[in-house]
Amino acid sequence: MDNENSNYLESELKLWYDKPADLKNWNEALPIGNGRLGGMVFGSVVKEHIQLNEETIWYGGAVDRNNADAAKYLPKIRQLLFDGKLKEAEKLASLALVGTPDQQRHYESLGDLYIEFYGQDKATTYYKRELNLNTAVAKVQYVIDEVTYTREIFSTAVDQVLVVRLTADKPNSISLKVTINRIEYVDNRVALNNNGILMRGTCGGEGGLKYRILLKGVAEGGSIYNIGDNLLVDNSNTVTLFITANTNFRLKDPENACIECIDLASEKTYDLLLNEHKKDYQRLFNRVKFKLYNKEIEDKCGAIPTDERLISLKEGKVDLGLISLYFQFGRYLLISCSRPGNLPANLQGIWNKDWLSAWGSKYTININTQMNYWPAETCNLSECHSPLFDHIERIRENGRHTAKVMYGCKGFMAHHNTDIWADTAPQDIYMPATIWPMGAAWLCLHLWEHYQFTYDKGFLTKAYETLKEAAEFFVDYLIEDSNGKLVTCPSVSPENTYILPNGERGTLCIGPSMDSQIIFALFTACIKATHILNIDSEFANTLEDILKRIPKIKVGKYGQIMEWAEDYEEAEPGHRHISQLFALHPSNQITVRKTPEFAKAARKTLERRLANGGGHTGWSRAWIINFWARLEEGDLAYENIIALLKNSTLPNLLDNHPPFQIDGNFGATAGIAEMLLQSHAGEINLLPSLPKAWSDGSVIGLCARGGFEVDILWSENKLVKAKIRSKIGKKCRLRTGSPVKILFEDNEVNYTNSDDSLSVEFDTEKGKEYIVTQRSHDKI
Ligand code: FUC
Repeated sequence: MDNENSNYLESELKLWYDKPADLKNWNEALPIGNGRLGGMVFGSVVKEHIQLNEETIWYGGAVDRNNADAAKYLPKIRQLLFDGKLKEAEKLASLALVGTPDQQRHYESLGDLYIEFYGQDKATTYYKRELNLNTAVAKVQYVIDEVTYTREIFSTAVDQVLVVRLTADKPNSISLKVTINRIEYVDNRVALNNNGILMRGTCGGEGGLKYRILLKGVAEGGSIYNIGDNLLVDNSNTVTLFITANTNFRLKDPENACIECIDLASEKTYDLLLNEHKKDYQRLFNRVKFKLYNKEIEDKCGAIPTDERLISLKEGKVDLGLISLYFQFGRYLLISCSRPGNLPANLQGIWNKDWLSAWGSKYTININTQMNYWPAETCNLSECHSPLFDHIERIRENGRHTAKVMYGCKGFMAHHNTDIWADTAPQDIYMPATIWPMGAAWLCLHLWEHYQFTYDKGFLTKAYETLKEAAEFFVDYLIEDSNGKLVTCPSVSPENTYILPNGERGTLCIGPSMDSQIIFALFTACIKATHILNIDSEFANTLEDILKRIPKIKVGKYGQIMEWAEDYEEAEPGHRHISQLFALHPSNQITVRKTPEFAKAARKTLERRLANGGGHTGWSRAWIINFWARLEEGDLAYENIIALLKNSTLPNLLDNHPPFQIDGNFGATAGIAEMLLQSHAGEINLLPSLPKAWSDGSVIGLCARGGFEVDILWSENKLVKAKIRSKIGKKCRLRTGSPVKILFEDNEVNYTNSDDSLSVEFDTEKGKEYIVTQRSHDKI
């Protein structure tokens, strides 16, 4: 809203600490990034450590891992499953339907930058370390012997460099040594021009990418020079370090690219670099503001370090400011790890300290990568979605080959995982996950989602080809089950295990619910696209016919949404995956008003999962927040946000699977947006899931399907005023919950009421803003 309440206090958008990160605990360091080049800032006084990442630092080259025997054994595996011979089917599948080899490529750390400060091995009288989400700058400030030392560190997308600015308020106070380390695959590290360091190597493995890391120092006052491959500075007033890295993933000559970009950046004044960085970042970040009003916020955010706020929340204290900070941190992270032209955010965004990290820090596409992008459209960062779209195109090429070689099918497909090379062959030999044909189909729904928010027909024209090719795979792949339904086989319900009445356990199955739900969503999107683009009616008819034979959502013996085609017992009723509720979120096949019986069953499903220990990983908890939001259960959604912060959040506010995995951050950010605004059910719903505890607040700039941008102000848990900006000029259908008045340039807008008077529909003009108030708030 345009009142003073929506302006942030400086301290509200800061993560801050009164001590350095423990050098042994990466989870205390603060992430910076420009979409490609990332750093984790520790902030130690005597020896600064910035752990570095570059998004294309992955082990190994592209390989064809498609199992040449898959198509030969596929009919037999299917038959074994139909005959109920689970173990035999799984045994054969683990030979014929897995990748050769079974592992995709993994993401590596780029290396470590160390800055050792001479003469600072003394007690500090003041220390503060912070990450400012408003500027995307990390800062470390401390006082030794009455000299104030300041470090400002940021990774700019404008100049493609990471900048470290070191200043002191007394002249000639900065003396230091800079080194760059990498544990493996260093071919050479040399001094450069008496003011820099260049490191060369490959990322390892046959066909491994070549990398280059370049650092240049600029000192004002004092002297700068190299000894060996170290960079030294004596008695300077100010030092600026420029660091960049590249590989030959996209560039022919990564070394030259590093040199050119550091040359250009170091010609700019520091103020210019910083201002351009802020402007570029704020163009995205400032689109959304979110505040929960509470007197305490003002006191807490400036006075209590972030890690202590997290501890006091664990002790049961209310901290609404931490909720809005966590929300904006999610948006900050997406801007910092997913910019147009980049690779998509992997399991750790771009931030990874390990050589062999958990799940290789790859792309798990049976939920995790998709979750990374849930906030992209609703939280007004549509551009940040595009790296995923580019990757889908690369998956399409490989996936076409996998579809043909492994399954003898047209179209394209991917299993549950992919990597830098957009590998589509199965990953691992892990029966609960590996043989799942739905990865590409689910990813493609993001293309449709982008269209629904933007109505960009040019985008849809291109995306349709991809959606169609994803659908074509299933036209060939689906088979008839014993009831005449068309189903996937073999597949799994990610990554759960079922128990047969005779006690036998299985994972491979015929037609798990999630698969049918994804196919329904994919085919429906394709059919709608053919209507919008006025093309391909024949293909649309084919899909319509198949859709009639896809299994429908079913309710099982516990009143739950069934996870498998049969109402099996689950081996883990509290399992972290809740795939059968895909229809509730992210899809819209289950909604509170259109399918109340299924909504009730979805609720039962969640209650059952939670009663059995569900939500124990960060991302699982984040999904649960979205589910409750869609069920319009604000208090339960909030309860799960608190559980996420209490049990699955690290001191630097990154999500803890454990270990760190970024999907929980993005999933929860999306969930918070979903609590405030929904648009999946054909209407905009303002404050659908507002918890009692969020009685007063405002949000600016959330996005709704249909090309709308929405601001909402509420008080005492009731809507006071909303502004709806129409970016495209579509008709607006609005669920209001109570009678409202809609104004356009001070005149009341004519609208039609729904039968229950709880929703309205009105025409909008492109570029215009509409104001919604309660009838009872006429005077506002
Ligand atoms: C899926 C999940 C795990 C983890 C991994 C990266 O396999 O089941 O919990 O998130 O992806």
